[in-house]
Amino acid sequence: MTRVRIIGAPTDYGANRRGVDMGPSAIRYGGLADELANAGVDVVDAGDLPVPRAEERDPDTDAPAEGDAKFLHEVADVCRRLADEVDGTLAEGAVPLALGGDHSIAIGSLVGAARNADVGAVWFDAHADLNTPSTTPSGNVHGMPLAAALGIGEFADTEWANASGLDPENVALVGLRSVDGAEVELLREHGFTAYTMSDIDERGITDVTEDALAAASAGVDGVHVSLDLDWLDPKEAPGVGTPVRGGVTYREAHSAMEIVDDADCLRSMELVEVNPTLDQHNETAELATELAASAFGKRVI
Ligand code: B3U
Ligand code: MN
Ligand code: MN
Repeated sequence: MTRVRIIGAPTDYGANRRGVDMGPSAIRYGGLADELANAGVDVVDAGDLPVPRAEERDPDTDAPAEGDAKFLHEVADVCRRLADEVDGTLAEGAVPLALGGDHSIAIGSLVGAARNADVGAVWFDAHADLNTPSTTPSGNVHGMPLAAALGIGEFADTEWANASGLDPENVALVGLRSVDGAEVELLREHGFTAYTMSDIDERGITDVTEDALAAASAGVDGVHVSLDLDWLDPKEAPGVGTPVRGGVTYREAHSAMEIVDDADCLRSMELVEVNPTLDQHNETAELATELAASAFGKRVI
């Protein structure tokens, strides 16, 4: 029986809008433990990492090393602790499921997942999350976690530079539709596997997701699946801070998560960017729980 350990990381340091720190509560309230239990999974909830409120902290963007990355020290502190939790969960033989919080927590998930193994990643997201402190248009670290975990640009001088051992060849991005200029160059230069919404339109979600998982899992021990809820169309998932029209549908999202389960290479997962203050009747949080259940094996019959 698959064992899943839920780890809440209630941050909003990396987001452009407040409120995403309530994501873990909303996702739990949305029925995560029951959904996973119905999927036949043995679930343990490890609670939330303690995260100081942003108001108590200084965004600290003046220091030259930080460039325009707001709250980078705070993000680093949470990610160190999350990495330990993720690694400890894997050592116990369970699959870590991190709940954001904003997408900056992915740095911790990836570093933890890679501490004792070679990993790949599939990034289900409208955005590429490959900005750095000098290319970011917003200063928000949720637009940078992949660059940080890969040690790209200024991140080459940080503790993360070699921590994940992640190779861009084992990183597949799925559903792109809002990518900044510098990110486009990185996607072209570094050998990432990148699928835009046009690819999904042309080839279908099944083929694209199968190819993404094949690229991410080639030659490594397992795959980290990062699910940013803004991957879905805002009609399906209104409770996110940076909605982008033209995302995947409810059915495509479930289909992709079922393919994740079929591929049998899932090492760790996270659900990020659920913002209950922007949601309608907690539907985005509930959707996140359903999608996790599909990824962990829930089927109708
Ligand atoms: N690429 C933009 C916007 C963005 C990235 N991730 C989210 N929004 N959620 C940025 O600010 O880096
Ligand atoms: Mn993201
Ligand atoms: Mn996104």
